[in-house]
Amino acid sequence: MDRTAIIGMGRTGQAAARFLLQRGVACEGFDEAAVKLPADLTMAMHIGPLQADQLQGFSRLIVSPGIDWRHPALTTLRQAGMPMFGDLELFAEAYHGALIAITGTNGKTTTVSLISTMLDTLAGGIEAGGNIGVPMLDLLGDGDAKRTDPQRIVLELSSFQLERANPIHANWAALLNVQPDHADMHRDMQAYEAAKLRLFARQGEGDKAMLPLDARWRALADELRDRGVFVRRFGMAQTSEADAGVEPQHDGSWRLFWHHYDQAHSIASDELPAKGVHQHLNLAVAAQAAADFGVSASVIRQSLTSFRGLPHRLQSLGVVAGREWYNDSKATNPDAAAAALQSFHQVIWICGGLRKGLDISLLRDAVATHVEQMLVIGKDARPFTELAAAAGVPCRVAKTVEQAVKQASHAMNGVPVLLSPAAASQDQFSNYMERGDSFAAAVAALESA
Ligand code: UMA
Repeated sequence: MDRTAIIGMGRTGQAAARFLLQRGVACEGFDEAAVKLPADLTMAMHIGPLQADQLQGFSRLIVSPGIDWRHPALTTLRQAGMPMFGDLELFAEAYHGALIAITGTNGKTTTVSLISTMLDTLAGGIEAGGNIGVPMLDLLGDGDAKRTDPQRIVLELSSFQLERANPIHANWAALLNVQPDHADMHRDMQAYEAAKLRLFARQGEGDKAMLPLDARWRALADELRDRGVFVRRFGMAQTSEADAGVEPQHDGSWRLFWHHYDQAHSIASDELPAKGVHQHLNLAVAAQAAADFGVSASVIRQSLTSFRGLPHRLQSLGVVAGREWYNDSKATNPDAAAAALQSFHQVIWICGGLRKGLDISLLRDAVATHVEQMLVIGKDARPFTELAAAAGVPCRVAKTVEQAVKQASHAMNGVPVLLSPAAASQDQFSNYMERGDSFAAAVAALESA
C-alpha cells in the first residue's frame, strides 16, 4: 500500500496531511519536537530525531520547508532513491488555475499582499498563500468537488519551497532580488540562487516573467525571451528604460511607475504611505502584475495610496517620547537592514540577533552614512560591535529589546529609532513577529513611564 511520510508537522505538514488524507492517501507524521495536532487531524505520529531506518518503508516523503534538505537522514534516503518533495510539488500537481508566483530574498510578502489586494477586485478574485503564512495546500479544494479550486492564486515562494519541487509552471513569475540569506540552510550562494531561479524553468510562450533591471539578470532575460516568455524588467530607472519601478526626480523624490501596454502610469512617492525606495520597488512590481491581469489604473492607484505597508516592515509606531520609532523586525538579513537604513538621513539603529552565517560587514557604508548610534541586542553582539568600530559609529550592547528602547529614549536629540536587526530572531524570540511586538510594547511603555 502507498504510504506517505510527512516530515515536519508544523503548518505545512498539517496542511499536507489534510490534503492527502482527503484524497484517500495514507500518511504518517514525523517531527523532531512534540507537536499537538488539531482535533480534525487524526494520524499516526512519530516524535524524535529523524532516522533513515524508520522512513525506509514509505513510498515517498513530503518534507516541510524549515527542515534542512541536507539533513543526514534525508540525504541517505535520497541517495537510496526515495522520492522526496515539498508541499509545492503536491500543489503543482493539483492546481490548474492561473498562478502568480513571487520569489526573492526580501520584499516577497509585501508584493504578494498587494497583488492579492488588487486582483481581488476582479471577478473571481484571488487567494494568496505559501511562505506568506497560509500553507498553499490549504487554498485548494477538498478533493471531492464540494469546494473547488480558486480561479487565481498568488504564491510567495521561498528557496526552501522551490528547491524541493520539480519546476512549477507559473503564468506570471517575479524575482525581486537575490541577496545573501539562509547561509545555514543552503550549500552556498549559488545553490540559494539556483533554487530561486527554478521558478522560471518551465515558463514558455504566453507567460510573463518580471526580473530586476540589473545586468546580472540580462542572460536569464534573454534565455526566457528565446523560449517565448514575455519578459518585464523593474528597477530604479526612467519610465522608458523599464516596465515598472521608481523614477528619481530632480528634487530628490521619486515617482513609482508601471505600464499598461505602452502607456506609463505613475504616482509621486509622497502620495504613498508605505516608506522607502525598496518598498516602492515591490509596490511597482505588484502594480505591474495587477495591470497585466487587467486591473484598471484607477484601482491600482487607489490600492497604492491606501497601502500603509505591513507590520514589522519599516512600520512607523508614531512619535513617542519626542522621537519617531520604526519597527522593521522583518529585516532578518543584512541587505534588508541596508535598505531600511538608506530610507533615513540619520537614525539610532537597534540591531543584532542570530546571524545565520551571514557576513554583516557589507553594511559598513550604510552604517557610516546613516547611523548616529548603534544599540546591539541578541546573544552574540561581537560581529555588530566590530561593524560599529569599522564604521566609526558609537555603539552600546543593550542585550534585550527593552534595554535598547530605554537607552534609545535617553539620546539627546529627536533622531528617529529603527529596529532593523539584520539578523534572525530565534536566539531570543520564537520569530521576527514576536521580536517586533516586544519592541512595540517597549516603545508603548515609554509613554506611560
Ligand atoms: N522540524 C523538525 N526538524 C527540523 C526543523 C523543524 O522536526 O530540523 C519541525 C518543527 O518541530 C516543526 C516543523 O518541523 O513542527 C516546522 O516546520 P517548518 O519550519 O517548515 O514550518 P511551517 O510551520 O511548516 O512553516 C513553513 C514556513 N517556514 C519556513 O520556511 C521555516 C513558513 O515561512 C510558511 O509561512 C509556512 O510554511 C506556510 O507556507 C516562515 C519563514 O520563516 C514565515 N520562512 C522563511 C523566511 O521567510 O525567511 C523561509
